[in-house]
Parts: sequence; structure tokens; C-alpha cells
Amino acid sequence: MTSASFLMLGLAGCTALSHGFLNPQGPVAGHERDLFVTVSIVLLFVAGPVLLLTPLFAWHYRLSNRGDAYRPKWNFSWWVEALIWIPPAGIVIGLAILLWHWTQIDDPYRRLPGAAPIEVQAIALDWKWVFVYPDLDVAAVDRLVIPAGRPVHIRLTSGTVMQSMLIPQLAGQIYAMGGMTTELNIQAHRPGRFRGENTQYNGAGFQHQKFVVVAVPSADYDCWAAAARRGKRTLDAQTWRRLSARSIIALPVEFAHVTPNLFERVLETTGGMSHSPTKAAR
Ligand SMILES: [Cu+2]
Repeated sequence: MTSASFLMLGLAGCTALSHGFLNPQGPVAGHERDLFVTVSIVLLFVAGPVLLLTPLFAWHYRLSNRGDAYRPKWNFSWWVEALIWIPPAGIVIGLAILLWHWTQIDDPYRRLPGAAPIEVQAIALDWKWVFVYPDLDVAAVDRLVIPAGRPVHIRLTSGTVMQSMLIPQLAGQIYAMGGMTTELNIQAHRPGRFRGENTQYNGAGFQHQKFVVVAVPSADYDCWAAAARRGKRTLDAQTWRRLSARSIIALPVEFAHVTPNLFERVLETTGGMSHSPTKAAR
């Protein structure tokens, strides 16, 4: 895609854009960037003529142009009608097929190919993100450590109002709602630090509700997990009460030992599990 790389070249120097989806660091965000560029190029065929012809028409039919008066002779023309209707219809049909195809590829629930994914449970709070690693019995607040090159499967819910997770360089946005679970599959190509945030306005601390995704080499990830498990802080009921109070934490925190089924408990307290088959069977 030469035109795409040309476009990227023009934007390469911009630091603000380098943190966004135009500088993807994982397969999902990569797809989204490609799709965005493709759709933008297709839509240039719609916007391009308008952008070019508007100043041209304005100049041509200017008030001082006395030599070229506008004297239309209205007539039906198959050629003009075809030009007006066929290309846009083709673009709409083409884009519809393309986008349908890509919604399958970039379905946030679709498991990524490769090794078994790292399981993470993300709980949105006011104004922080809690990440529980159920397989490690470890939790982290406002910092998500993942191994580079491995798929990560995130289940999301909210302990408060509806929120929205966005990690532009790794994946698209997905909502998190109390009593509900959503899923997101992400992967980082290589080690690095990526911005994550809540993009759904939820009050005073909203602008501080950011987190960092740290992708590390696999060996470092194992070291991190081992160190996190040895930590002294535990995420028990009391800690959870303090954590879920409306506040902003200054620095990311990690917890060794998490209340069992914390994610499910949050789902239950936010009204989610009442219709679940397991509870109905009780
Ligand atoms: Cu919903």
C-alpha cells in the first residue's frame, strides 16, 4: 500500500499522532489503521471532486466575470445521470462489503491466533482501572503488564457507571458496563509502553483515568508475575472498598492475592448475575 505509506510518511514526525492508532503496535490496531486508510482513499473519490470543483466554480462564476455569463440549457442527460448515481452507489456497495468483511476480522471477541492468551479481567472504577490476572492471583491498578507477542484476552465490566476502554496503539474501543461483560482481544508486536484510557465521560476525575500498558519480553513477564505474587499488598474486601471509592491514585499499584472471584462479585453487585443460568438453578 504505497499511498498509505506515503500518507504515514507525512505524519511520521508528529508526536501526538505517534501515540494513536496511526502508529499501531499490534495486529488489531494494525488492521484498524489499514481499514481507515483504505476507506479514506476510497472516500477521496467522493470528497476530492467537491474540494477541487468548489473553488473552481466559485472563481468561474464570480461577479466580475462578465464575459462568461451563466445561461443554463436544462436537458436530461443519461451521461450526467450515470455519472451522478453509479460511482456513489458503487462506493456505498463496495464499502459495505469491505466493512462487513472487516467487522468479522476485527471482532473484538475473536481470539487472536498464536499461543494461548493471557487472561485479564478489567474492572472500571471511578477513576481507575483494575486489572485482575485470575491465573496468577495478582491484580494491578492503572498498569497492565503483558508479554509482547502473546495474545491477551480481556474481560471487562464496570463497578460503577458505563465506561469505555481504549488502547489506540493496540486495539479499538470497547465499553464496560456494570452487570455486563464485554471482551477484547489485544496483542503487542514488540515491547513498549502504550497509553490506555477511559473515553466515556464519568465525572470529575475522568481526565485522570488513564493507564499504561507495558508490553515486556516473555521472560520479563514471568519475572514480573513472580515478583507480583511475592508482593505484600492483598486485594481483600476492605481494600476493594477503599479502591472503589471515588478517587484518583497517584501511581499504579500491584496486589498479590486477590479476593477469589472478584470479577464475578463485582458483576453480581452491579446486578448482572441475577439472570445467569447458575443462579437460576440454585
Ligand atoms: Cu451495552
